[in-house]
Order: sequence, then C-alpha cells, then structure tokens
Amino acid sequence: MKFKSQIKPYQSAAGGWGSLEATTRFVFDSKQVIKNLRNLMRVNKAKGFDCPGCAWGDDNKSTFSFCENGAKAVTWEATRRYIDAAFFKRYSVTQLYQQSDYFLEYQGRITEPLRYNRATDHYEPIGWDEAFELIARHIRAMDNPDQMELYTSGRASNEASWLYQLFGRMAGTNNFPDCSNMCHEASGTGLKRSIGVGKGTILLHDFEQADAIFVFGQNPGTNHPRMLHSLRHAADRGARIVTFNTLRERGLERFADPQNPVELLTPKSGAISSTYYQPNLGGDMAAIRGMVKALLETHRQRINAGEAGIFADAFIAEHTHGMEDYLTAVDATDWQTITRQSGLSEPQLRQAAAIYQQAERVICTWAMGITQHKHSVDTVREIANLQLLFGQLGKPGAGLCPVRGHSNVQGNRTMGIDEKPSQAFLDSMAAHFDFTPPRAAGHNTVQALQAMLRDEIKVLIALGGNLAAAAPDSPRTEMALQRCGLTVQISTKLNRTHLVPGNEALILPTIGRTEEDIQARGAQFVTVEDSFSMVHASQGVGKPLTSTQRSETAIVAGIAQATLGNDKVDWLALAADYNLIRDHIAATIPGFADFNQKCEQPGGFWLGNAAAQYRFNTDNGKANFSAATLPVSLFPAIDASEVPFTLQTLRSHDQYNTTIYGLDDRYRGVYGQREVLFIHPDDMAEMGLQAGENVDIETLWNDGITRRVEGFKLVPYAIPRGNLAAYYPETNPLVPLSSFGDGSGTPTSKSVPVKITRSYSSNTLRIA
Ligand SMILES: Nc1nc2c(c(=O)[nH]1)N[C@H]1C(S)=C(S)[C@@H](COP(=O)(O)OP(=O)(O)OC[C@H]3O[C@@H](n4cnc5c(=O)[nH]c(N)nc54)[C@H](O)[C@@H]3O)O[C@H]1N2
Ligand SMILES: Nc1nc2c(c(=O)[nH]1)N[C@H]1C(S)=C(S)[C@@H](COP(=O)(O)OP(=O)(O)OC[C@H]3O[C@@H](n4cnc5c(=O)[nH]c(N)nc54)[C@H](O)[C@@H]3O)O[C@H]1N2
Ligand SMILES: [Mo]
Repeated sequence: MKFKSQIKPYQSAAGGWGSLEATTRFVFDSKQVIKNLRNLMRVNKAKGFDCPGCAWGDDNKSTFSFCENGAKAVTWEATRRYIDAAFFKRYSVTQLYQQSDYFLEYQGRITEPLRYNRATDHYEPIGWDEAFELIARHIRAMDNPDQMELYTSGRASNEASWLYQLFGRMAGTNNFPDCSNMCHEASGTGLKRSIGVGKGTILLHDFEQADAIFVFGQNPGTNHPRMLHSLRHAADRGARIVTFNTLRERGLERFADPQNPVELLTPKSGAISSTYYQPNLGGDMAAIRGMVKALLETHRQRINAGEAGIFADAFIAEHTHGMEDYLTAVDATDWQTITRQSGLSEPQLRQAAAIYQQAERVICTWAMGITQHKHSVDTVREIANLQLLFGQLGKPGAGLCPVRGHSNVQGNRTMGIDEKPSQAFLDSMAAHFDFTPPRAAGHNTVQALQAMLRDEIKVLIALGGNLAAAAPDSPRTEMALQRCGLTVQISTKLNRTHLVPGNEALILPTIGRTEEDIQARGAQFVTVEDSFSMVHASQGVGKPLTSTQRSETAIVAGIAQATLGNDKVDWLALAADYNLIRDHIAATIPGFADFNQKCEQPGGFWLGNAAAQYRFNTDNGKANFSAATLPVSLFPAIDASEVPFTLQTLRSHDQYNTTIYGLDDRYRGVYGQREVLFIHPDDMAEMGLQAGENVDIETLWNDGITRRVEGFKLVPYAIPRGNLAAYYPETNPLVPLSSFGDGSGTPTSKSVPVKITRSYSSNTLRIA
C-alpha cells in the first residue's frame, strides 16, 4: 500500500460534499455496494441496527440517519475480507506484531476460533467446545476469583453485557475493567456526586429548545457527526453555540448538511459556533470558575441595587446544598490564577459569562477534552455548579450532556459492567439468583494492568476492544497482558492485543451489530442505550461470513456454562432466546419492567433521569455544589516549571479509536500520514524548528522510565502556545500508567507533560 502524504489546510465547511464523497468512497471501496447501501439505509431506523459508530441519539425522522463516519464503521464491519487458519499459518505472531494497526484491521474479519501455539508462535484453529473447556480449566485452577479480569469494550449489547456481569459475579469477582474507565468515568463519578445520577439529564429534542449550547472539549465533526445536525439547526434558529476547544476544529466552525440536497447543490454552509475559545489543555475548570466569578459579580451588583439577583434562588433553596461554600471558593480564586490556567483573558471569560446569562435555557455538552485530565471529576462538577446556579436542570432545552463514546458504553454500565457496583445492584442479583455475590470493589482498567504487572492475574477475558493499543504506557501494558496465564479476546477483527498473548491465548470470533443473529429459538435482536438514556432494539441484516462465528451472547454463555455449569442459570437456554435474558433484566435492573414489550416501541423507550425530575439520589437528597479549588498543577507528581509542553492525544477523522480506517485527517488538512505533531508556529520558530521537520517526543515523569516516540512531523496549527496535539494510539507509549484522574482513575491522555527535540530518526510507516 502506498500513501501520498501531504499537509493541505481544509478550506470548506465540515460535512457537505467532502463528507458525501468520502462516504461513497468507503461504500464503493468495500466491494459489496448493494449490501452496504442496504445496510446504511437501515442504520438507526426503527427497524434495523443501531449504528456502531457512536452513542449519539436518533430522531427517526430523516431517511438516511447515518453520517460519513458511521458509514465507515458499518462498511468496515460488513467487509467480505476475512482471515482464516491459512492466514495464521502463513504469518507468525512475531511477524504480525511488526505490522501497523491499519494493516492488522485491514485483513478483515476473523472467522474461526483460534488458539495460540507458543512452540510455533502461530495461532491455530480450535473447536468452540475445546476453547470453552480450556477457559474453564484455567478459571478453576485459580486460587481466588479475583485472579480474573473481565474487560468490556462499549459495543457489547445490553444482553451480552448483562450475561457477562452475571457470569463474573457468580464466578466471584467484581473485576470489570472497561473502556469507560479510560473515557467518561469522570462524568459518571462527578455527576453522581453532584446530582446523584451519572448520566446526562437531557433528551435529543432539548437541542431544539436551547437558547445557548456550551460545547466543552469535544470534536463532534469527527466523533459525533450527527450532533452537528442538532448544533446546526440550533444555530440556524438563533441559539448561541459557544465552543471551548484547545484546537480550532473545522466541524465546530462551519457545517454543510450532507443530507440536505439544497445545501449540497449550493456550496452554502452554516456557521456553528458563535463564539470560539481556545483554552489551555486542562484549563476548562478555571475558565468556568472565571465565568462564575463574573456572574457572581453581576448577581451581587443587582442585589445591591435592590433588584432581583440572577441566580435561580428558588431552585437553589429547594434542591441544592453547598452553594455558600462554593461561592466562597469562587471568591478565593483570583483572576490571575484563572487567566493563567485557562489561557483565556478576563474579557473573554466575561463575554462567555454574558452569553450564558442572556440565555434562558442552556445545555452544556462535553467529551474527552474534559474527562482525560487529573482534575476531571472536579471539572465535570464545576460544569454542574454553573448549571445549578441557574437552575438549568429538568426544564426543556436545558441540562447536562456528557456525549458518550462507544455506541453502548452507557448501556454496559446500566447492565452492571461496573467494578464498583452499588450494594443495591448486588442485592438485586443475589435475591433473583440466590447466590452470594462478591461485595468488595474490583479493578478498573489501570488497576487491572497494574495487578497483571504484579503477576496477580491468571485469566483475562475481553468482550471486545483492543486493550494493548487503547490503554496507556503501551510497552508496560503489553508486558502486563503477556504476564497473564490465559488471555481470551472476543473480537471481530485482528488487532494488537491478539499479538501480545498471555502464556496461553484464544481469539474467539464474533458476529457484529450489523449482522443477523440466528440462535436455536430463531432470529434474535439485541438492545442498546444511547447518550440520552433511550433504550432501543437493534437487529442486524447482513448474513454472517461463516457459521463458525458466534454472537457475543452465545460466547459468554458458552464460557459460563463450561465454567459454572447450569445449576443456578441455564446459560445455553438464555443464549437460545434473548427474550429470556430480557425477562431477567426486567426483574433485576430498575427501569426495565416489561422490557420485552417496551422493545416494540419504535425508537425505543426512555429510562428517565431522576435528577431531571428533581429527585437527587445523593446522600442528602440534594444536588450538591462542589467547592473544589483549582488544581495547583496538571501534573503535581513532577515540577511543572520544568515542563515546556503539554500534549493531548486525540482522534483523527479516519479512525475509530484503535481502528485506523485510513491515513487522512481531512478537516485538519493532514493526508496520508498519522505521525504528526500539531504545534503553535511561534513555539516552533522559537526552537529553531520548521514545519514538516521531524521531532522526537519524550514524557517528563517521576519514575525514571524513558517514554519516547520518534519521528513526528511538525504541523503548525491554531493551538495555544505550550500546547501540543498528536494522534492516539501512536502516542500511547507517552502516557504513564501511573498518571490518572483523581476519583476517576482515567489515564490523563489529554495532559501529558513532554519535551520535544529535533529528530534524527526518519519516520517510516509500518505498512506492508
Ligand atoms: N469517528 C469516530 N467516532 C468516535 C470515535 C472515534 O474514534 N472515531 N470514538 C468514540 C469514543 S470511544 C469517544 S470517547 C468519543 C470521543 O470524542 P471526542 O472527545 O471528541 O474525541 P477526541 O478526538 O479525543 O477529541 C477531544 C477534543 O477535545 C479537545 N480538547 C482536548 N483537551 C482539551 C481541554 O483540556 N480542553 C478543551 N476545551 N478541549 C480539549 C481536542 O482539541 C479535541 O477537539 O467519540 C466516539 N466516536
Ligand atoms: N492516548 C489515548 N488513549 C485512549 C484514548 C485517548 O483519547 N487517548 N481514548 C480512550 C477511550 S475514550 C476509549 S473508549 C478506549 C477504547 O478502548 P477499546 O474499546 O478497548 O478499543 P477499540 O479500539 O474501540 O476496540 C476495537 C476492537 O474491538 C473489536 N470489535 C469491534 N467491533 C466489535 C464487536 O461488535 N464485538 C466485539 N466483541 N468486538 C468488536 C475489534 O476487534 C477491534 O479491533 O481507548 C482509550 N484510550
Ligand atoms: Mo471512549
């Protein structure tokens, strides 16, 4: 494969022709045009499958409810390319390890169960029953159940993940590390502390009524393209869109609707953000504090003048606790600290505050730019503080909206994929199935990897995902995985994790969301939950490539049956008829009564949100303000004055997390390459470096370990000085495993302290 690499600024709006062109290119490239188009037309419709792309909600109105990147996700899964025993006979694991992530995924779907043969260094076919028996043998040989880790990636359906957590708890462990630990954990933790529920409080149609939408630290043009429609419509009817993003992101500036023929025919596009602020990495908490400081000033002035204040006094008095302490903390924070940390000026923050104040209804949305820092829980709570002061909760067009990543990551948590389940949840499982679940908290992702490095883990099972590439500190993560006795990957495609096997290893091939799922009792559907707590059915349409692939639910049931037998649960009967699983879910998870009947509602049903109905499931029954002080430093473990740059690791337009679809990042003007480093032109000039020159990036940390990646090409970009950006997962070797968020445990992927030096290594792409 040859790629032409170039840097060429993108001049058009996001979406529009460019996006339609890219979509059709993906559809046609995958060589099964008719099937693909049929698939795309069914995505997110009342009857069809849920788009595996992201967790944005559906309106079920437009004919084509898909976007360019959803199309990539669908066609990438529905490929007819596949790899079988012959492929694994040809390539050893060591040889495959040398290949790029792009090469690995590009080989196509895995079609049969495989077992790693350490003597030959090859994967070889194994029967399903034999594979399940091998897993059961390893689990039975453990000294205690906490020697097992059960990882989940957020695509798994409600049915598969509910069964998986039941298996784990019956086996005796709460070790459920998941992708959410690396993602929105801070949102869940922060919101739970503030408002008693770790989910967003709004519905999709609230975007139609908001007067202002504040978008913090997210890049919807690439990662939630359907959100651009909501933003665009809001902007068109005069709502203010205020963006806080360290980078200038095209999708947040202008957007042409690729599903609106008029806009496609005229190169017209709509402005999205009315105001765009570029804070320093990790500077959002300070920015919001600045806004509140300005708002508090206005509030007091009004009161001193004998007028009504601007805060929602009645709401605050009735529903909240702790405002006085919070306002004391705001008073104690000076402007100098706020502007230094946020990188925004006092007038800018006063302007943002004025826009906020003028809006009757405000939605705040956020994603990884908020959640992947050390002080992310405090930052999420600072967003909640702002909204609480104005009672922006539980009314139409207003509320809190963490925009989730994986298409069912929120549903996984609802189903009990949680290393620290509530006692009420465990009580419900215990009562329904008459067993004694483990009560102590289990491991999150970072803790699981640390336990593996201490040789405490014998068995890792992964329900999807690609831990080796997604987790931080790649060399240590790979070492951790290799120290397990048995690693089991339930996967659709080949990925890096398969190539760092434990002492023994299995790859179990699964069918995907887009494919038909036929079990003993007939065709099955599954269910998922989106960012707005809407639960709906998803049924695949494509024929699976082979009969040797199994559904995730069937695989989990097979493992559970082999390990635990069917004394308490008839696992195989559940896998034969998912309605039976849903009946158990109805009996054990709040909000799911009459689950099977509710699945028939077109568009699904809303789980509700207690906080949006002014019921706060916190200790004191109130929404709680947080009075946290601003962080002293983004990396208190080291001397910040010695850190020249802070690096964020983010997604390009042509990737889905660790799956690399292509080597372009169109909206940022990068083509044919991924090893690039975005930098402010003045920072570059000051160091005597030139655009296009290669640099090495090295982490500054406190443990004597060298973390370094080499040969990254400099791309001058609209980014504040001292801040850098480069793609994940190439830069994961730079994120220390020991650097994670307070209270969230999430790796600090958006604030890595680094230095850069001119590179003498030439950057060769690992592409065969
Ligand atoms: N096509 C596609 N869709 C996806 C994914 C994908 O990989 N590809 N991944 C899915 C998943 S799992 C997730 S979690 C979401 C991720 O969705 P995003 O959170 O949008 O993903 P990132 O690429 O990490 O982008 C982070 C954005 O925040 C900005 N940012 C970084 N740090 C800061 C900061 O400190 N402050 C502010 N204000 N801004 C900051 C960056 O400049 C960037 O625009 O997308 C989901 N959807
Ligand atoms: N440096 C840095 N690291 C990060 C991030 C970052 O921004 N910066 N983001 C973090 C975030 S937000 C997340 S969510 C994690 C993602 O972490 P993961 O969820 O572990 O990673 P993915 O890349 O989404 O997983 C892709 C793999 O899932 C498998 N797969 C795909 N579809 C299916 C399916 O339907 N079923 C099954 N069983 N398997 C399937 C395929 O084999 C594919 O290789 O990464 C985190 N890591
Ligand atoms: Mo994520």
